[in-house]
Amino acid sequence: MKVYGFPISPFVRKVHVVAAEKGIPVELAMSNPAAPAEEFLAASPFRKIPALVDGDFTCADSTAIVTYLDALQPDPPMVPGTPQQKARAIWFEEFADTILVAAGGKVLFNRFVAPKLMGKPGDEAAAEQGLKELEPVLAYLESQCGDGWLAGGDFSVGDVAVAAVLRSLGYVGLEPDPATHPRTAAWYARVTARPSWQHFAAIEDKIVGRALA
Ligand SMILES: N[C@@H](CCC(=O)N[C@@H](CS)C(=O)NCC(=O)O)C(=O)O
Repeated sequence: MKVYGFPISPFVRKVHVVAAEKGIPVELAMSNPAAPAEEFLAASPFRKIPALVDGDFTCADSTAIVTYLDALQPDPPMVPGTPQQKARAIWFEEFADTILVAAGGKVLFNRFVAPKLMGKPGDEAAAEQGLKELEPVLAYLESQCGDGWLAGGDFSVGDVAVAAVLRSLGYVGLEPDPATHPRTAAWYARVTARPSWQHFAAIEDKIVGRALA
């Protein structure tokens, strides 16, 4: 099974961490955005990463891919628990993929992706706007972090998705700060200690290190 994408994408990271949680071997396939592979285009008609190729089955979008992985290998479930906990797992995935990404992406793109990976200047005003938007979003997250996992039961896709965006924000110095967001930082440390996380983080560090060299 292959998942196309570049690892600084939180959506790509989400899929790979979920696969590792489930013990499903997944190959990270890179696709050059300037010259995308035919196989990638067939799997992702709108050229978004991640895209999955599993034999003759293809599919794009991290949520769709996680749903596929969860159906292939239900243990451990990524949307576990009571009806309320399942709803909260999906809520946090959605929160990460839309609200947190919308704010943080402005900082990440303009201070890291554009200048460091694309060799073009970022828009600093847009980055500042992203920082402003992040404040209430991170304050909300801090209010939701307790001693356990975000959905209130077992580890879920909500934890993976939110932590995946925060790791991307680490490229612009915005990983959770214990001084300002202690509960978020403690929860994030629990996520990043998981073997599934460490497995993909090691792959990511190598690839990003090469891209920046
Ligand atoms: N909802 C999609 C979002 C995927 C997405 O926006 N990926 C970005 C990278 S983080 C992308 O491919 N951008 C390239 C483009 O929009 O052309 C998912 O969950 O997979």
